[in-house]
Amino acid sequence: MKLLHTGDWHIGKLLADKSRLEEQRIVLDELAAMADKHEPDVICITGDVYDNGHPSARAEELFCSTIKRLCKGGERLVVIIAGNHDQPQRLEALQPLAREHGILIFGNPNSKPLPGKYGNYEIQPLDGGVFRTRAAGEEAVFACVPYVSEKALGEVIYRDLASEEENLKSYQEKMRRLYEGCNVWFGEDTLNICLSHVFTVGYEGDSSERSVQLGGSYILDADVFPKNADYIALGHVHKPQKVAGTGGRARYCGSILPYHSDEVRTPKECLLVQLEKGRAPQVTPLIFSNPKPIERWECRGFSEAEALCMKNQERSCWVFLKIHTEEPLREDQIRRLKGLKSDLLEITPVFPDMEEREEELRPLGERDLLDLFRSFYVNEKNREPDAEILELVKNLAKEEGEERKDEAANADDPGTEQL
Ligand SMILES: [Mn+2]
Repeated sequence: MKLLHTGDWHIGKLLADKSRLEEQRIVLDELAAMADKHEPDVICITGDVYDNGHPSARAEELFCSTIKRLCKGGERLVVIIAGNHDQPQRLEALQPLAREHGILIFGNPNSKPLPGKYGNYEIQPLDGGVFRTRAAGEEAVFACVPYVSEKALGEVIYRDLASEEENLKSYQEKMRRLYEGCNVWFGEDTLNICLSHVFTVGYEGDSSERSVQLGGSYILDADVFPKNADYIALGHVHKPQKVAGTGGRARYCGSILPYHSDEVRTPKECLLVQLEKGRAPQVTPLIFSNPKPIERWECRGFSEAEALCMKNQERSCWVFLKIHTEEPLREDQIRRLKGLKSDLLEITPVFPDMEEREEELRPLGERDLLDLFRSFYVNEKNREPDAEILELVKNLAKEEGEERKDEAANADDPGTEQL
C-alpha cells in the first residue's frame, strides 16, 4: 500500500500580518500534482489544516478544492485528523459532503465514522477513531488520534471511571492508554497505520508550533505509540523528521511552507510511504518549492541597505532587514527602502552599543560552549579558568556530542529512505 503523508498546512497563517495564501495555493497545487504522479492509495493529513478555528472563506475554498483534487473522485482514500489549530466540530461538519469522495474526517479521538461506502472504499468502524478498510488489495486498520487537550483527554478516556486517581495521571500516561486502546485493533495480518498530532521527546522545532506546550507536559516518549503500528504519521512539528527510537516507523512530514521568521533553510516536503507487512516503511520525501523564501538581511549603513533592496527588487521574498548604523534611520529613508523592496517586513536598526548586548542575547545553541563556560566562570570566580579546566569542559562537550551521534545512528534505519 502506498501512502502520502502531509500535514500542518496552516491555511490562513500570516507572516508579520501578511497573507501567505498565494504561496499555500502554489504548494498545495504541487501536492495535488505529486499525488497524480505517484498515485498513492491513501492520503493522510495529520492536522492543523487551518491556522485557526474560524478560517476565511478563501482559506476554506483552498482547503476544499485541495482535498477534492487529492481524493480523485473517491479513488484515493483521504484521512484527515484535526490539529490544535483546527476547530474539531467545524472540520467534521464537512463529513456528510466529503463521504462520497472517499474522505474521512476525525475531529476528536472518539469520533466514529458511519459504516459503509466512502468513495470506492468500504469503511468498517471499530472504535473511536479506529476503522478497517481494504486498499490496494490489502486489509488495513487506521487509528486516528487527533490533537486532544489534557482536559478533553480525561473526558475521552475516563468518562466512565472518572476517579480522582485516574484523573491525576499525566498527559503522557493518558495518551499511552489511548494508543493502547488503538493497538488492540491492530492485527498481525493487517497493515496498521496510526495518525496523530503530538510532540515527541527530542523533536527539533522552529518554535512556531509551541503555542500549546506547557512546560513540556505535552511531550510524549517515543514508546507510547501503538506497538503494532506499521507506520505512525505525525503532525505538529514543522520540521520533517523521524522520531528517534521508533525504527523509522514514526515520522513528522513537517509543514508545507516555512512559517517562522527564523526558518530559512529547512526544505519542506511530504512523504511517500510504501508499506509492506513485516518490512520497515520505505519513505521517500517529495520536496515542495519554496515560492517566496523568508530571508534575513544584515548590512552596514543606509546606503548598503538601499543598494541591497535595489538589487533584489525583482526577486520574490519576505525580508527581515537589520541595519547596523550610528544614527537613527529617518522616516524618509524607511519609506525609500520599503518603496524599493516590496515585502520588506521589518527594518531593525542596530546601534553600536546594542551590538555587544545582541551578542549576549543570541540563542544558546549558536554560542560556543567553551565561550559560555568561560563567561560563567569569570562571572562566578572573578578570574579566567585555567587550561586544565577548559580541557575538561571540552572533553565533556565532545563526549556529549558523540553520545548524541550514537543515538541518532541507532534511530537510523539505513536504506529505507532518501533524506
Ligand atoms: Mn499543531
